[in-house]
This record gives sequence, C-alpha cells and structure tokens, in this order.
Amino acid sequence: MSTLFDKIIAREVPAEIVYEDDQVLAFNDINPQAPTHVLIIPKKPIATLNDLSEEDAALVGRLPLVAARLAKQLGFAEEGYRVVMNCNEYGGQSVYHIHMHLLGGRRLNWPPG
Ligand code: IU
Repeated sequence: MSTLFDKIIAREVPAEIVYEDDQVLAFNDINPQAPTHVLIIPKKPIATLNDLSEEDAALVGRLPLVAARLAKQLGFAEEGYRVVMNCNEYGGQSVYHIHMHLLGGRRLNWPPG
C-alpha cells in the first residue's frame, strides 16, 4: 500500500530533502519536535520494523550511518542527539513505511512518554 513517504520519494509530495542516495532519503519532519528533526527512510517500502528480513540488514544499517553523517554536518554530533524508530500503535507509528527520526539541537528528555 502506498504511503505519504512513497509520494515524497516520487516527488509527488514536496519535502525539504536534506540527504539522498540510491537507497535512502532524508527530509525535514513537517512537525519538528527539536530544532533539527529529520526523517531518514529507505526507499524500499517496508511497513514496520516487524516486516524486516535478514536481507534488509545492510539497507537498514545505512539509516544510523546517515543520521550520524547529518548530525556531524549540522554541528550537534558532539553535544549529542537521538534516533528513534517507532513501531505500530503503541510505539507511536503513524506512517507505515519504516523511518528513523533524527532529533538534535536541544537537550532531550528521557524516558520518552
Ligand atoms: P511516526 O514515527 O510514524 O509517528 O512518524 C511520522 C512522522 O511523519 C511524524 O513525525 C510526522 O510529523 C511526519 N510527517 C511529515 O513529516 N509530513 C507529513 O506530511 C506527515 C507526517 I502526514
């Protein structure tokens, strides 16, 4: 089933894209929860973490690599930041195409709600 993120990948819906390669796209979240809030997604449409298979391991491993690269570029790698992947209803997932949130630019609270 097509999601909003498929439409962003296809450039059918606009987004502020901050990183792209052949397998991964990253763009600013429309409702930022920190001074920097980027969503990092595989272009392959995988609905939830529960749907990952072994063959996706290298692809999904690229997501934190992109997060760290962006954190360095944006200047908050040393002070720190957070990456989050929500899964299904109780995890707070609202878009069913896996994505890593990159949150940075302020001190983040723990535990999350
Ligand atoms: P979640 O982990 O599935 O809840 O994250 C989905 C994110 O997608 C959430 O932070 C939304 O603000 C974000 N988002 C967006 O960036 N652009 C949109 O048009 C919509 C949601 I709808």
